Amino acid sequence: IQTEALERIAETNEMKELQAIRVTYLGKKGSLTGVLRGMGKLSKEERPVIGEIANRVRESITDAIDRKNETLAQQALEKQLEKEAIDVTLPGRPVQLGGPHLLTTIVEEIEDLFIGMGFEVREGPEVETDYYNFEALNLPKDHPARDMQDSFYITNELLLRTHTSPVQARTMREYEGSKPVKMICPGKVYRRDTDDATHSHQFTQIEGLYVDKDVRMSDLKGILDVFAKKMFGYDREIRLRPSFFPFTEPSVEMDISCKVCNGEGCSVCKGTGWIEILGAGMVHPKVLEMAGYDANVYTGFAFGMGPDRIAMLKYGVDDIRQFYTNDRRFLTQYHNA
Ligand code: FA5
Repeated sequence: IQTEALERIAETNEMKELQAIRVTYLGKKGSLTGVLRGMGKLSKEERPVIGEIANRVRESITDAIDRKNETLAQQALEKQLEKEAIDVTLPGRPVQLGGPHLLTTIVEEIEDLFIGMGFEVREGPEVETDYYNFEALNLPKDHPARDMQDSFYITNELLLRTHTSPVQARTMREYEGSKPVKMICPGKVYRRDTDDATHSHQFTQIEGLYVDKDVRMSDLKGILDVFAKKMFGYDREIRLRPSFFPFTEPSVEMDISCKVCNGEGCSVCKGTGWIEILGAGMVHPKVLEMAGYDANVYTGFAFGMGPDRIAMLKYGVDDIRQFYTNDRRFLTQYHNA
């Protein structure tokens, strides 16, 4: 029995089989158990001799099974560790870093430029009241100029702001008609424009407002000239054309002498050679009065520019929709702009 059992134990490589071997020899109906049970039938002299042998055999089989059990368990563990091994020397997967959107970069650049000229940066709500978006800017309810900006109304009195100009009125109100104001306000605006290469139904504007006791049109021109030159280069010219906005008088639109630069260098724009980038003017006395300023004491200028178009011009982007369709191939080109 012993020889047979030890041989089988030595040969097996399976836990299950080892278990079966234990049952075959040592179980209730096992062959060695059978021998021990049969002891009663033996003579007095034989009993201790056979008993001793049987016990030794049981011990040696139990021992062998335990040792084999340990070996198999160890082997199984090693196998599992090998399977689950992590190669810490493998290079990691590269972490893809994001970067600022080109419009964010442009807005921050414009902000820095105006902060350097003493302007503070303010914000206003995108969901605006009809009063601040239109009425406080000298656009009464029946004013035909409201047609200029087809709007997304939410209720009769609430709409998505069509420009950043309501922040002018809000800021002047806050300053209570007594302190000078020198601020810019960047933000998103919304119009029911049909999307095309140069129009988007949601775009960015930056408003500028300077109100004080002797602010003149020449101050406006000077500041815009500095802005254009710092933004696009010292070889650029600006020109102001007469225009109309209900909240400024006189009103102008500003063009900049146009050059488009791309990887192959710069070229002068086709057509007139000028491109419009903003609207501006002297704050209308009625707007000053509505906000609580004495128009006989205070004067001011205001402007509103479109950073989307400025970014297009500066970086040679030919379609404004590129800014809003989130194509990473487009966006990542400007991460270090
Ligand atoms: C205004 O919105 C005036 N509030 C600007 C202003 C402020 C004038 C203060 C006087 C004093 P306008 O509608 O022209 O003006 O828009 C200003 C700029 O926004 C434009 O020059 C253009 O750069 C940009 N813009 C207008 N519509 C769109 C559009 N659909 N998509 C992208 N940019 C646009």
